Amino acid sequence: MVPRPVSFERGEGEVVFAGDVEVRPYDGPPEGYRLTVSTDGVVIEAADEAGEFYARQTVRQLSGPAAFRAVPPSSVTLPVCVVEDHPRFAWRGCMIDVARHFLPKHDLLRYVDLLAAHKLNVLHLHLTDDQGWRFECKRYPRLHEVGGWRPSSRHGDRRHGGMTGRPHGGYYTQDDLRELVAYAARRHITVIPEIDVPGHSQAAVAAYPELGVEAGGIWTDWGVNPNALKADESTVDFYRHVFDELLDVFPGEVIGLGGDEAEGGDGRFVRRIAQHLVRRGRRPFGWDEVLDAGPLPVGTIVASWRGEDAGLRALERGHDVVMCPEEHVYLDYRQSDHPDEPIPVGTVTTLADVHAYEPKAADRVLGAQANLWTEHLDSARRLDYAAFPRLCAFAEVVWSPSPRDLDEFTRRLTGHHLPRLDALGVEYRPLTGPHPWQTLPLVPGHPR
Ligand code: TNX
Repeated sequence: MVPRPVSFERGEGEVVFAGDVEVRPYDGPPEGYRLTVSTDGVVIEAADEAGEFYARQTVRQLSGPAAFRAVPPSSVTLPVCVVEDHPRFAWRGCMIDVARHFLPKHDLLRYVDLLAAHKLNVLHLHLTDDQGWRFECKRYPRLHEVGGWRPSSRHGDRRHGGMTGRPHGGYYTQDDLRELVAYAARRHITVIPEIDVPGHSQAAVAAYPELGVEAGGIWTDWGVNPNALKADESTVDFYRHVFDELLDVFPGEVIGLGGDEAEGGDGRFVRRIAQHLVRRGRRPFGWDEVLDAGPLPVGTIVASWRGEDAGLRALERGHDVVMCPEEHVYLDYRQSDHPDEPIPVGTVTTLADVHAYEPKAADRVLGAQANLWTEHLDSARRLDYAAFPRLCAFAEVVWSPSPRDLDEFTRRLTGHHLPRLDALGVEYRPLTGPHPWQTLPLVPGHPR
């Protein structure tokens, strides 16, 4: 199974299961459950609603790949067994960058289902960047009307200079996002929105030039843009209004403010927005560069992406930390050093590399998340290729106890889990390399 439960004891024989489950309370850890399949039937003891949900996911895993089809069989056979289970970390996340390439709403809903099937519980949505603004803003509509569209994009890595010449864009209405939040909540997934400030903000500057240190159009390049937001009072006020609308749509406690790669960015800007979120009763969540912004409000959560060292610094300062070190969990990075990898960027990050990741265990490490940056992932098909099966290994890292055995994982993956992904219609990367139609020989990457 992916992820592997804390304990799985197999009994003699199999039983027919047609959906009848008895649910009882469970005196175990949060999100935990005990699942008993016997000739008397199927019993789920669950610590909470999430525990019951995960027990049902496990029942689905035990039911065979057909249980993952849009119309599952009405009855299946289950092995007689007892499963005891609970997650290793409370924050089991995946970030999707919907700014560089817009992901249509139906694809995003599908990703919620895929995360839930892997017992992941946080979807971090990177909603804004230099190349696109995806959040409908009622007060400042040019943000999505102008900032949601770009005339062209880099074709592959920026160092090769080519452009697609094809306009790109899109945004989610506030109603779309409310629907997403509700859909995810039913699957015990919290959607954490991020509006990135004060760097990565060229889409907003294109819409409202007065926000920028320099005016300029929406960015059609990839990389780190030197033009950050102007750190004056009117810009802070503008963003307070934008974040207030965001808080209205996203009821969760944690709200992302970005803070990464802001060349010439002013730490005061990040602090002011963070303070505003705290005054509104929320917890700011920023990339690890926010540690250079000066003293942050208590309760700020830091995403450690430049290795885990930044996270350790954050812990020393009393912050909670989410680990997402680029050398282990950047799923936009190439999956092998084979020349057939489509648009190879970053360092080689194999399935085994992700599986071998051991997040630093400490009190204030809430968990970890895998990050899907989408400069080079312009569709759900490309996202599937980058995400799977590495996200299966990641799910195991954040759910299952260590130590983990790669061979045993690979056997479960090929024997059971890839057939489930096939049933779900996930276009994952085969373990032996891309299908011919998954290659992109004419789009240049830039391997590191
Ligand atoms: C760094 S990770 C970024 C992103 C890029 C990513 C590409 C982080 C906080 N910033 O803007 O998309 O690298 O891998």
